[in-house]
Amino acid sequence: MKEWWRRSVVYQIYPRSFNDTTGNGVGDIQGIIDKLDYLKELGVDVIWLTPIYSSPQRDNGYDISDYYSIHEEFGTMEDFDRLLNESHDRGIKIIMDIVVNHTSTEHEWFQQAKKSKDNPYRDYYIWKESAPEGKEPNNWVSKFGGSAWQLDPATGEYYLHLFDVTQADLNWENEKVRESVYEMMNFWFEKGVDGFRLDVINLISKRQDFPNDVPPGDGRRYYTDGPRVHEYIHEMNQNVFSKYDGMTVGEMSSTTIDHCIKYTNPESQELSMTFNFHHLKVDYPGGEKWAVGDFDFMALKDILSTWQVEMNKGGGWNALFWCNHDQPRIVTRYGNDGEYHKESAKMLATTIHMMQGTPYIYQGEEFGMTDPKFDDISDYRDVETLNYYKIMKDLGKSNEEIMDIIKRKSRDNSRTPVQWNDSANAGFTEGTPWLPVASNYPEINAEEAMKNPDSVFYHYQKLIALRKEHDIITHGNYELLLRDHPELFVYTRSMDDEILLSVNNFYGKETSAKLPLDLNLDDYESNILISNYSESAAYSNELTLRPYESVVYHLK
Ligand code: TEU
Repeated sequence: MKEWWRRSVVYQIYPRSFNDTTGNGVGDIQGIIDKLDYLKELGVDVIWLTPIYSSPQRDNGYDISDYYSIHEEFGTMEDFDRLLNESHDRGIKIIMDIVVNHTSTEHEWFQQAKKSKDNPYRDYYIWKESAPEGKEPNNWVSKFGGSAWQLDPATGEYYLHLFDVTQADLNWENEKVRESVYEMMNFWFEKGVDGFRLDVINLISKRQDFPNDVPPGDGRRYYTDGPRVHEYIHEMNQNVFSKYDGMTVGEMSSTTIDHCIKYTNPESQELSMTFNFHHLKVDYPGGEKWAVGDFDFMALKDILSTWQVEMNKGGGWNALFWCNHDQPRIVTRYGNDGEYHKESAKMLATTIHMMQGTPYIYQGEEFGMTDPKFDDISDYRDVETLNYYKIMKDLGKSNEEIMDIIKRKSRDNSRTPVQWNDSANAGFTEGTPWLPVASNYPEINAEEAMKNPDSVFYHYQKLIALRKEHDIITHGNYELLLRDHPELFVYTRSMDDEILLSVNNFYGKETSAKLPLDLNLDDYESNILISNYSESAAYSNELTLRPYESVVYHLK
């Protein structure tokens, strides 16, 4: 297959926390331009920019008030145009994050809509009368806590908000909404961007009878991968994506493999690839995000493997990732951010980068940034975290109990400023950072990593380079081995006579295994493509792995 994005590696930038050049404590577009050479050195092909449009920043830009202008803290449209040119000059593409499930309530459409029931923009959003008992129209719950409905006192109706109360859901049943969205997307493509990351795009079609859910259901079954979602995304494709050689990645909340195959199989003409989150819920005890528990390694292997195999079978395409701006740092979460920091960060990187799909690296992941482990609620900024804190306080939970969970689960874990060097504020800003810097920046920072040939940074650099050299990494068939091994994640990729064997120890102790591969070693030449210890054992049918050791063998 020829699409460029199947062979690419994407780097996610959360501009607010990336690099501040004005001293206001908030990262900016110039800050990104200044680091393009660093990204070139890393070797990534594409930058995904989280939303930089005008926004009251209640949800750090996922609450857009104007799709056609740049949020002033980040810079101007001229800055953006420069970023686009400078990136393209270095052979790096840029995809924009676009949020079209909802807009900020400060968006002009909503400002109009709330004026009166007969305003021409009223129908851009989802309005309902109260239920007979004077209650919310139904029992759907906002992803950020509380009811998903907010009463507008002036008109006496409720509007739907699946996220924050300032993020009103757009009414996709309204053709004018769809046309406005496609027009806006075309504007950005015409400007020269290379594609989109589409925020919670599988939530845009709601069941139109808006049924009450049966508790503990929160309503998601009535709007997740909803009745007309494929029709809308196909229409979007025909009106926008099909006209350009871009890439699109849909963020799919609580989705299924069957839907993701449909979204990404080229025959459906919808999207290039999808993110799903099932592999990042194996540390949710009883399915609950706001609870602390060990991660379930067997479930992790199972989920990732099922998605590898089934998406391939169905002609779909996965986005591969451990980290983003909503998730705690992976090295703290499924790795070890103490004694085996470097080994486990590299092992996790290898595990995901050797799979089939397009890998994503989230800023700072490439040199092993960790969770900051802030104990005090005053160190947190995220709307979801602050809502949760308040809800738990109101329920009478102790501060200690709440902070214990927040420390492990808050989205701010990944949002602390990028640790560039060991100077004040990790070199992120000359002012006061909008969110504190993690205290381990003197040891863990980009400059330090670049000085050390054995660093996590160079491991990522190598993984990216390997993908360019070996087609098997993009196309090879995936197979899980040793499904029941309690410590090792072992899989092969195969293509014609070639085999890649990826062996990864997820624990801090030595472990060994006999491989179920029936290979006559006399027929094969074996190389180690990449490993995370200086001397890893040559391939044999029985392997012993040191703590967090990870080795990829190339057999052909
Ligand atoms: O996130 C969607 C989403 O459902 C999450 O990953 C969300 O953070 C999680 O459910 C909270 O527990 C996207 C964006 O990535 C996120 O930053 C936005 O806040 C959200 O949409 C709303 O636009």
